Amino acid sequence: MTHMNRRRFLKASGALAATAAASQSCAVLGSKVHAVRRDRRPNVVVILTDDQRWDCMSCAGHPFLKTPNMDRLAAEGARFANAFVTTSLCSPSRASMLSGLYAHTHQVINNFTDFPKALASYPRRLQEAGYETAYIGKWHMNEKTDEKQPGFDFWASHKGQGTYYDTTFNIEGNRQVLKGYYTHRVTDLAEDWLRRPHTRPFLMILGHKAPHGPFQPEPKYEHIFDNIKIEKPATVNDIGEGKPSWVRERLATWHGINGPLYGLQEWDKFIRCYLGVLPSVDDSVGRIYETLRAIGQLDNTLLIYLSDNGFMLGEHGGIDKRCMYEESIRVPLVVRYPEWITTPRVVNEMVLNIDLAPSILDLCGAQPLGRRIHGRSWKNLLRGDARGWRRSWYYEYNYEKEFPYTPNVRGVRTDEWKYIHYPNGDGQPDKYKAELYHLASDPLETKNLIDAPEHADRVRQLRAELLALQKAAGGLPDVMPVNPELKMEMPEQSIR
Ligand SMILES: [Ca+2]
Repeated sequence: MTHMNRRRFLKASGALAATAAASQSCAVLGSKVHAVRRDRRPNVVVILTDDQRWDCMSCAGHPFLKTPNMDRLAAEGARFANAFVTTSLCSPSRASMLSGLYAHTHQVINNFTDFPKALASYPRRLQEAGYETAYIGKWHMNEKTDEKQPGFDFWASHKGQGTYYDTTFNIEGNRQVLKGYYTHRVTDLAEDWLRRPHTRPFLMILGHKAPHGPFQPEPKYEHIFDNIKIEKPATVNDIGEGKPSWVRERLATWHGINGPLYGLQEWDKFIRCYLGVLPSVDDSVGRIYETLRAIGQLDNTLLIYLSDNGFMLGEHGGIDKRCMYEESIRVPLVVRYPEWITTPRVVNEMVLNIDLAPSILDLCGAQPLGRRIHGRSWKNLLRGDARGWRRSWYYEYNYEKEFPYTPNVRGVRTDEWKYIHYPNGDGQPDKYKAELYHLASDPLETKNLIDAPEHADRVRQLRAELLALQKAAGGLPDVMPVNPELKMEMPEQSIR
């Protein structure tokens, strides 16, 4: 900040009488840093990965993937051990995070729909409250646009999925190829933006491409798992009569273990590549952490790390998300904010993607999104207060014709039980077998109890709970594609 600018700033902020110390800190920090900031509302930095399953962090128990920077956030903050998405698909989940709403309400029900221009979101609320806001990296709502979205002062994103190398970004209206590895390039942009002078609290969302397929580790990490024996999961062959038939039917598709495995063909390679893009993300987390420290804002920043959905790595024969099995719906969620999280902890209550927006606004003391949103603030869970927290929630996924290997899904999950069914969308009896799992004794979901007479009451209860939850969320009548016919052909090249 130049001398004149500093004078103008101090005058504008009514701080000409500011202490000599403050003035001195400006002089000392000089052009390297940073305007004097008296607004003590927290900054917000959200790091969002794409398709990272919940257990792909060493702090969540991964047997050989090392994520020291993610682990540090968890050790210094809170890790949610039971974080879920209400729709396990990129765009619907991203829209739910921004708006606090289920997909049936925000209407981004597939990967090809814009986030509605008029819809309230936490970035808009923070912008209205005087925050400087930035979106950097993968946005991925509507494959065909890279236009700046409402709620952001700074915009650096791209169309669709982007690529691991040389993605064309729209940076504040200038389209340019950022040569090099995606994860590093978006981190460069994020660092640059954080190091700008900030006179107000800021929000920055950093959207990574990784570990979305087709995975491409950078050379540094390409061979780090070569000496590790890659096992298939214990449930890879759990595709028998206990499961609905679509689970078997899709084995040879783009989303099954017997398909082309994103063109990698070999199972070991597939797993090594998926995991091999994550150390770069972990490095990025470390760089963001160090940058916040360097600008003196680390402890005054609500730093959140999460993923937009989970991912099956061979469980029940699948290599996708969309369905309601645990590996698909669970996501990592870590929060660091020492000014509120005074005791680091693991939170075990079930939290959802729709809780992100109300939680951020709550922690920032900003105007909430209103009583009609579906998510709830987990602020008090960060201090161990779980009074009145949810004991059940429901899941919705609508069949996508572009990826026609998963039917419509509706289900309900409690701490102990899960009920899933596959409606046709026309009110006729379901074509696929429904599922009931006692998660407390069968966490891998291998014993479908749906036909067990002793559980008939349980099924009735859970069906009623599903309807009650849908009703409470304005999800009835429940509209979805009618009679989805699953297809087994490969998807179009352009959207793979
Ligand atoms: Ca995703």
